[in-house]
Amino acid sequence: MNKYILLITLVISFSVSSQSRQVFTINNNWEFYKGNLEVSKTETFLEHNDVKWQSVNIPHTWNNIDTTDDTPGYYRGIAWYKKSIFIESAHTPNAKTLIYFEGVNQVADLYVNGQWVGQHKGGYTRFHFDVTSFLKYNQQNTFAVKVDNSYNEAIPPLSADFTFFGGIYRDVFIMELNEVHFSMDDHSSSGIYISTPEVSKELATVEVKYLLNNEGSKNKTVQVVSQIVDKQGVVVLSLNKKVRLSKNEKNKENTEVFSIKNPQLWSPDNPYLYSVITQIKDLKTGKILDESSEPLGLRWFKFDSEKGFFLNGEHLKLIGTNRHQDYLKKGNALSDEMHVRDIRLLKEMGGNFLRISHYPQDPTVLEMCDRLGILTSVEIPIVNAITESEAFTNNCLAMAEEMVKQNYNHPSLVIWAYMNEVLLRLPFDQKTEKERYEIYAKNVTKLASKIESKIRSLDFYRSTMIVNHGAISRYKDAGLTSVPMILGWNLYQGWYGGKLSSFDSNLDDLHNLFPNQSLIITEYGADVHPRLHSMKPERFDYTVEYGNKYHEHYIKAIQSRSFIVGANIWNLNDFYSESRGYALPRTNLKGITTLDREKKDTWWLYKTALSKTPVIKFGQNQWKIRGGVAEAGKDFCTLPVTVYSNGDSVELWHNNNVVYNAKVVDNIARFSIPFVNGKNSFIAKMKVDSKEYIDVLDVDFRLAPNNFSEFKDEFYGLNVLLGTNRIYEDKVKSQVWIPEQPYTKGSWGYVGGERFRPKTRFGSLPSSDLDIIDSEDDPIYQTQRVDIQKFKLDVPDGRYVISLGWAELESDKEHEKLIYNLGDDRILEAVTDRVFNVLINGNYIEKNLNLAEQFGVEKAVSKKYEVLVLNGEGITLDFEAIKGKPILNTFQIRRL
Ligand code: GCB
Ligand code: CA
Repeated sequence: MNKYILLITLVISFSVSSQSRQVFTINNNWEFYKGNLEVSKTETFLEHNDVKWQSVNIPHTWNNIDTTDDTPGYYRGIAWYKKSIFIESAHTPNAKTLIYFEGVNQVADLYVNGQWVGQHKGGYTRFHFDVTSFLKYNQQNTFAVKVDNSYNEAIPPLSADFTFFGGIYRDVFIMELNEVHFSMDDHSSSGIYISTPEVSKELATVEVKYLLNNEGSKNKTVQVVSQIVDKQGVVVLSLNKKVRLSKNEKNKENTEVFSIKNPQLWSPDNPYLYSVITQIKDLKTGKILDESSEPLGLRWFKFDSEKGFFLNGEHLKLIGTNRHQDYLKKGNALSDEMHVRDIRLLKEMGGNFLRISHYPQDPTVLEMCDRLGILTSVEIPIVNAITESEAFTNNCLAMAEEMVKQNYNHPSLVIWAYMNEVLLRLPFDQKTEKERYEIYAKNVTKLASKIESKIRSLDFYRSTMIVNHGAISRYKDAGLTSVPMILGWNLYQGWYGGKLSSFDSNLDDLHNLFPNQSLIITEYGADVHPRLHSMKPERFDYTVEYGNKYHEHYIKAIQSRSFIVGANIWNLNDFYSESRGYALPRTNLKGITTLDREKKDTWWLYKTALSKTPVIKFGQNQWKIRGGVAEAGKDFCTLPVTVYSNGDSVELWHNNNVVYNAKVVDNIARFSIPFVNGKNSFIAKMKVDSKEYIDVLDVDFRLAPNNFSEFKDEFYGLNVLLGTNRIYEDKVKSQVWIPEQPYTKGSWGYVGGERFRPKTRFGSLPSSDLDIIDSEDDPIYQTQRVDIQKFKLDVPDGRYVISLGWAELESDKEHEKLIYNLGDDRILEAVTDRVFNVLINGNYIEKNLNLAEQFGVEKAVSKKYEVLVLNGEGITLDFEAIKGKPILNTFQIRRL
């Protein structure tokens, strides 16, 4: 009965036997063609010169450029990849050759030597084909993959707030296997499933289930050795078994059970990993026929609807982010190292939780979470809506099964999820077609129940989750909330609508409504363009300061409620979303890092709040060129400076001579500092356990005159944004745009008019979200003053160049519908019929200016005019309406 053979710790080495499986990438030198080809052509396409193939490497997407240009839309259709590979004769008789894809978006058809091999649907899970019978060994073989990322009503996601980059965007491997091997046939999993039905400090039970294939034509008995190896490579336990396999037998199942005494536990602070090494050996020769190594982390966990999450018996508040798999100009075609970098960014921030949204990602992501100690949730991409068809249901179920089986062994993974805001966009009006809606809602719930039971049947140990948006009753009424074990909520109070404080009441309401279910705030966030600032931040202004305010509020509300199991910031990184206009076109800016992973303030806020070691860091630390108007009679401008710190108080040195002190409240020390023209250098200091920690910041401050005649410094010029409180830092031109002010004598500013505030279903907003054509700096054109009468400056005599900037923001142009949150019901502005004249000091510089007609809507227009100012006349711009109301977006003046 003693089937556990306990080996005394023994170091073994795993030499790669030439007999064992061989796995290598074939990423380089593919040829690519964007467009469809007749399959008959592809059979011999190597000889075809009429098609222009382009040489590419994998990871590859064909959308990295067309999603970032000024034109809406991106290529969603068919493209072909081909590659000729010399395949050596098999190293053993009856060996198998597989081609293995980590991810192709979204439908892939494989052809080998002109013959169709198979198809895979779904852009985010792994798959493989056995190509043995299609190959010519010791010869060149042509592999061709037809990839299609067009809309497919049977494959989720149907719609979502992210770009569906097409291509073979993750690694491709060739795998050479002996005729006897661990089965890949169970949804392209490793064929090895590790579970830990019981773990405690004293004892861990580990079940290793493996699936064996004998694809030879003879019956065969092999020996399977399973070992648990610790971090140092020492074998802790080893079991072995003779297994008899019939000829052509597939997926023969076996299970070994190990008991580990006094196990090393896995946790975020100590992500201790064992490995499970499994080998198939030839009974006679002892040769290794196949081998595998899987991660093993020993931990137990519990979700409690009142008290939160417990890991290894200890409470752990789960705080972290979501993550999208794309990067600046690369689309989703990222190398493994870039995925690794992201998970490190989260760990470095102090995060212990990652919602891998909205789809399974590259295998390196979960590998890194195992290694770094980050708990995770993974989901299949059923986003926004479903199709009520059998085909859709089947694809969902297949994806769920692939997800679970391919990722089963990761100790970091604790939640399987499968729907995101599926009742966000109803396919019809809920009120007018009540009955139809009820059917739809029922079908959504029916689908959810099917996926739920599928997942539960595949994994007994983990929890399940559905993610909903703030329209709570929709999900409850549809019965959807009673399907999963955990409820995820994406809450954006204070962004898409409402006040920040309604977030708090929402949390309490949710707990009252669902007292027995664990609640996770699966998303919350605010769009931030790191170059935009405001001293009067407001919802939808995209400024750093509003984003900070939002997160400062949310983090407190989340931390102070024990029934909130965890929360995931939306998002770790800014990401591409083709249908968005916004401050940076085609991009969702809710990341706490940018598309190229520049850390925003919010990243530092969380790092400060979550770190167990001392952190001190200037807020607004990316903001190096600042500006403001001198206070009356003064030669400085007082502005706030914030320092993130987890100490008690912070000492701030300004230009090496003035010292300020402030207490740290909620991880922030706040100061008011008189900025002087030119260089302002800061040192922030704090003491923790008598050790000093510092951060430094240099700001180049451009002081604008309040009263020109009192201004001590030389007046170099001024860049003004109209119709806004926003400040924009232009790093390329090294200049700062400051907000408008009304004209007063001796000073500068506008006369008359009002701010343009587009009306949307989210209320009247502080800026337009149009994608400005022909500008790298969209935000400066996205605000304007409407019905402006004058712009006046009492500048000293001299020669000046003035630039005026416009973009017509009102139109009835049928905008590409933002299928996502901002949406269909956007209230379009009236047809624009705007004609006006502009005069400088009485001379017409623009006559009958009609921006929409002459340049088009949402197009950046900028014009320069030279002006000679004499006799103290100053500068006066007059705007004369001919039709409609005159506008001005930007005003710039430079002294020559
Ligand atoms: C959501 C969605 C996510 C969006 C996000 C947003 O609720 O789940 O995909 O990107 O809101 O930024 O609007
Ligand atoms: Ca990879």
